[in-house]
Amino acid sequence: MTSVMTTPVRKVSDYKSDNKPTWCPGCGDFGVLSALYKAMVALNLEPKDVVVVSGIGCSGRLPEFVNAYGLHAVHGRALPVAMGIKLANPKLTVLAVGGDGDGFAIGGGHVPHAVRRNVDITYIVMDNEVYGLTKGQPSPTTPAGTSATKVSSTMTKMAPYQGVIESPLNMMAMVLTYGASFAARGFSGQANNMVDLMAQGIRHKGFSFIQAMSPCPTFYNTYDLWKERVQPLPANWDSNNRVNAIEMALTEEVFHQGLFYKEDRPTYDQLVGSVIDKARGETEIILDKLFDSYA
Ligand SMILES: Cc1ncc(C[n+]2csc(CCOP(=O)(O)OP(=O)(O)O)c2C)c(N)n1
Ligand code: SF4
Repeated sequence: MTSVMTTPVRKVSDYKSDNKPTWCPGCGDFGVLSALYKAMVALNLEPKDVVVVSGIGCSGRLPEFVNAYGLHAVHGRALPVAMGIKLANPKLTVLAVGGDGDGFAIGGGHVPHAVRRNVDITYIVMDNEVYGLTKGQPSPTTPAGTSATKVSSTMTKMAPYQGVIESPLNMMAMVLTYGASFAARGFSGQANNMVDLMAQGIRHKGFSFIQAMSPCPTFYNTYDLWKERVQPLPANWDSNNRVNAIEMALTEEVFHQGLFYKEDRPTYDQLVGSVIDKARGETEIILDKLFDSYA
């Protein structure tokens, strides 16, 4: 008798680990985690085939809450670790996660290279425009002028008198300019909209960047401000035009949600695989010749 194996359909609970999230009540990272669970359900991912890597920060705790392999790595180093895992075992689904500080301050030097190599990993940045874990210092995405009137007393110490005097960076415009093959933005206040973006990003063959706007109500509560600024991309949006995507990313008074840009091009892991195959072929020829010389 032949047994017919059907693909098991998983539930959100199958992707929850035994560790309960330790974030503050109302933290935007809950929405990001919930969207990730649902994206994993939609893709029916096998937990043993998934690795979630993070740097350090409140957002960096996320792998602890996912039933998959996980690694809470070093501050700013989620991307090189995730790329290494993917190259060592290309069959794995590899995600890197972290905050705006982790990814674009201490870890900022890794971003252009991960993007240009197009290694097949998904990078989810929980952007709360502040350093949450270390209690509210300005981050590379904190808007200029942000001061303690809106945020924590830590911000007063870090940015006295007139608030933050540095201009913020625009991570979406940066990754698009570096050549990202997939770039999307979501908002954890509307987490269900992020589910499909995450599923598409994970399915995409290449480096997928997802900016998840994820407020930190404890040190910089942007929920009300961002609810007003978030809008979907236009209904007829063409996600194959990089120049238009960059222009849209530069429209900073609105946070557009959706898939900014996507293109299919060879991934680093595919290309390096073919280099390895060729090197193996040559090694075999060299070894054959060597053995022949002793025949
Ligand atoms: C090498 C090193 N430098 C500094 C720190 C302190 N540190 C830990 S998390 C963090 C910033 C976290 O901010 P972000 O990445 O935005 O994450 P969030 O906590 O807001 O999620 C800093 C500066 C550290 N852990 N290691
Ligand atoms: S400090 Fe901010 S980012 Fe960290 S868990 Fe609390 S609300 Fe979230």
